[in-house]
Amino acid sequence: MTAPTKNKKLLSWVDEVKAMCKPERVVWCDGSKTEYDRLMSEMVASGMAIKLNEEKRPGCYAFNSDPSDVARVENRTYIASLKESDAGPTNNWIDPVELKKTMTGHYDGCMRSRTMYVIPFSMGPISSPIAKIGVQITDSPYVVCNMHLMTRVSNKVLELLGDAGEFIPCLHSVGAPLNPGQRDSHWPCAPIEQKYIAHFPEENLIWSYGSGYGGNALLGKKCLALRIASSMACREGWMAEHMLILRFTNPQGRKFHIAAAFPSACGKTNLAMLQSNVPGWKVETIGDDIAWMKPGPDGRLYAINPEAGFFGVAPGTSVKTNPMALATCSKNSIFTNVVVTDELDVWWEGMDVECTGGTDWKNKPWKPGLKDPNGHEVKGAHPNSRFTAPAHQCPVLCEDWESSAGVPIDIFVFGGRRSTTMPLVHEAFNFDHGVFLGATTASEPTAAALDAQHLRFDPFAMTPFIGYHVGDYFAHWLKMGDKLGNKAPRCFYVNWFRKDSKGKWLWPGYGDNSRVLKWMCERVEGKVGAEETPIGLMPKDGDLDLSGLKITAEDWRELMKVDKHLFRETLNDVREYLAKIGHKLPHRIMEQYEALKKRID
Ligand code: OXD
Ligand code: MN
Repeated sequence: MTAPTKNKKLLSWVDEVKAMCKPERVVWCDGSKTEYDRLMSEMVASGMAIKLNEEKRPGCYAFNSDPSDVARVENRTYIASLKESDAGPTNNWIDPVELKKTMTGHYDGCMRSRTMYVIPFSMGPISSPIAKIGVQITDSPYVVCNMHLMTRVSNKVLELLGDAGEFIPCLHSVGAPLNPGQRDSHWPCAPIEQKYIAHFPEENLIWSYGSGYGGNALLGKKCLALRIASSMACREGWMAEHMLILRFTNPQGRKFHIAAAFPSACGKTNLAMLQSNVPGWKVETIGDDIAWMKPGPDGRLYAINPEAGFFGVAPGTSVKTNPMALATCSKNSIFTNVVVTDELDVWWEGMDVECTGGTDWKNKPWKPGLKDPNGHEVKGAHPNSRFTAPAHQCPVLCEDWESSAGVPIDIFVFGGRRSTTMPLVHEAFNFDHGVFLGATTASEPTAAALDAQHLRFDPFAMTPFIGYHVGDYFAHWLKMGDKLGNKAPRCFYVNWFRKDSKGKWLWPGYGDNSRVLKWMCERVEGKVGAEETPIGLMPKDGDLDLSGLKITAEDWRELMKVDKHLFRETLNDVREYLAKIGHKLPHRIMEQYEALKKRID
């Protein structure tokens, strides 16, 4: 196949990888439906994919991965910066020269008897000034099809690249060469100790080996759009964040844009597709996972969603929790590690529909209530099973989701899962205080829900995704605030998960979270007041719209209560956490800490 580009860097990189990985053939991908359909038919024929019932799930396919390859592998994920001190305490560092030597050994001949696909893609609307071009090389047709849905794969990307344009090279192999005549496995991958998800931030280069799953293999997502992009953004003066983006429109038609960061299992996709309970206020989705943001000509911060699809966690997605996500994956989607029912539809725990049986994610016969020999219930879907669905199928997708200039962000929201201590909502006094709130975001591991000593800090929900030193990352946030000045987004902290002393949720969540977003928007408009408290600005009685909600005055008080004793305990954990960051921790973060401590004492 002749290469559809004259880009010298790209051609020589493809030649170099071909010589190293020794595939049987090279295919340049064009992102067309014909290409997608052809690859899917080949995977159905080989037994890797299951074509789902065309009447129930038109255009959909299911895959089961290997049980050793079901999630991102953080302990095999590396930031190979030239200096160890540039990776910082939140990353695994390896010397890049040493890592390249080890990985080159693995890559040597790793695509034997396989096809090497070259995928030109854009993160963000093609030719948007905020977008970036990547090229992924992979030997996995499953990855090609997922990249079709999650990014913009197109020959237009090569046109834009021209003869000398820059791109981010993303090399991927499942790490399972085939001997002549050897039958392929249904999910080829390498053993865990041979998996590497490597980032070379000074070269804007990604090398991934040994896994075919999710963020390990769809390199546009966590590897490019977060780890490499965050380090580029710090150098270039923009932001790459693990944030959903939504538009909230009030009854008068004023549009507010909100970007929100939450650690995993805090309902990010649900919030992105929220159905508002406040009459006349409407939520529209722009993105559910990643925001790239740059100051615009008017000095405000503009955001795009660099992705083109959703890679959502399936279990727990139901008509009650997220009807819009269900509608989005009702057709033309890929399901990985869910139950395939006897009718060739999909099912997962928490879907809230009946299932008579089928095959589980390990491809074994399965029925609800099935027990293992020890009497433990066997889950049909893996807890990290996923749907990959095109964003344009989302019924509440915002018409401006592909705006090349992006949307102006009014509000940043941070938050974690806390059963105590943190009230439903508070607003930062100023941007520095907001950065402190983002930097000290923490969640309780669900198994130890009431143990305040075991907080897991996840600054800006970015811990596994900051491609450089976390102290420099905080400094970059502060610098962006300085640059944006009074045009910087307002910062809020929420906790949807507070419980009373009997363990009952105090806040209904889901659609009612729109009430909290409304208060934020009205704060931005200057329409509602707030009370100054030691931890920040909080709604005064009557400021937050509770009309029609059955919540007792006592529960409301409890939900908004700031218990100084508990807060001091959290502050001790905060101090311990910040100390681990070392000398790169900005003074301004410590100043915020000291000021808060004083206010609480
Ligand atoms: C994701 C994650 O898959 O944050 O989006 O882990
Ligand atoms: Mn994510």
